[in-house]
Amino acid sequence: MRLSHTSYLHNQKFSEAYNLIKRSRHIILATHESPDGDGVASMLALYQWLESIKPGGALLYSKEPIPSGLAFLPESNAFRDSIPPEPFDLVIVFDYGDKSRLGLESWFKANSHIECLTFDHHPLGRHMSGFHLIDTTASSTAELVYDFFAVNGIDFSKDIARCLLTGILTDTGTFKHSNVTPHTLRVASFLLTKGVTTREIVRHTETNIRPLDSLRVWGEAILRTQLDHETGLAYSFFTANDFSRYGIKKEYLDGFSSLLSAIPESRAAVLLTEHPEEPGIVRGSLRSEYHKKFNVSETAKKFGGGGHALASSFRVEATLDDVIERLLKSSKTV
Ligand SMILES: [Mn+2]
Repeated sequence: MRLSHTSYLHNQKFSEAYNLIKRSRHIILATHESPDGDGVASMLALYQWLESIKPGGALLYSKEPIPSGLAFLPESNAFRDSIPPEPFDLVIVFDYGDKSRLGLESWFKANSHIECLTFDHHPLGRHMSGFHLIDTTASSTAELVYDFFAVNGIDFSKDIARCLLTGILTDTGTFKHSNVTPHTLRVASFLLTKGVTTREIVRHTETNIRPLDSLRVWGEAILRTQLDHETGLAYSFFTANDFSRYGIKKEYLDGFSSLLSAIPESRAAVLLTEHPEEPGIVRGSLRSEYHKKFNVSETAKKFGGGGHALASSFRVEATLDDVIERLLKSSKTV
């Protein structure tokens, strides 16, 4: 089967990116903080191709550990949590939407001469300067990485196909979200011809497969959930003390705000957390559903965050009470 491609980006953009990569010798790959399935899998797909054309030339960077549910991906143990002082000539950044989410401000300041290539499907406006492969119509960054391979006629392995399908499945909620297009399904269909299956991926990535400790934490989060009838906002929270009290690991909380956003009475949902290692900071994870017509990225922006219309996040210096009060006030006008 031939690789198909219908991205609205010009083919020339993809071949220019290809040439940029080809002429670079030492390359860093990075994604946003709290790395997710799409960012990690997109990085791993490109990394494996780079290893095949210039072995040892690329470095996978993530300051934070990648989620344990992604450990099945090939080369997932190749991630490094620091950037060595080598003479890199290209940094490729994936799926981040906003440069502040890369957590690399000081590194970029010290290495401003290094070229930067972005692969992303988040809205434009807050990306790194440099070369952009940004397609906001793509379901996932992984879909865009597939387009990059397709346009440049790069054949790829079953392992790479496994990574790309993982990115697509995790960012589309296993083809349930509104970002699925005919092209998404064509790409997925091609990836299946490489011998990967959705079952083998979903077994690791589906968020309803959770350790018992994680379910107990969800139980507590559900008990605390408030639904503001005026705004339709459902919210729950964990304080820094709760993290030690309930033995909360960050990954336990993945998917919780999606659960709340599915409540029929809610228009949007947010999980607020104070992390013990970040005193004075509140993080918010926002979700809504297509038919509820609530753009959570507008809400996230008011707290210095961002993301997609149905999935966004923020990180703000404030108290939990203040954030809740501001959330309820600002949601009235959405
Ligand atoms: Mn993504």
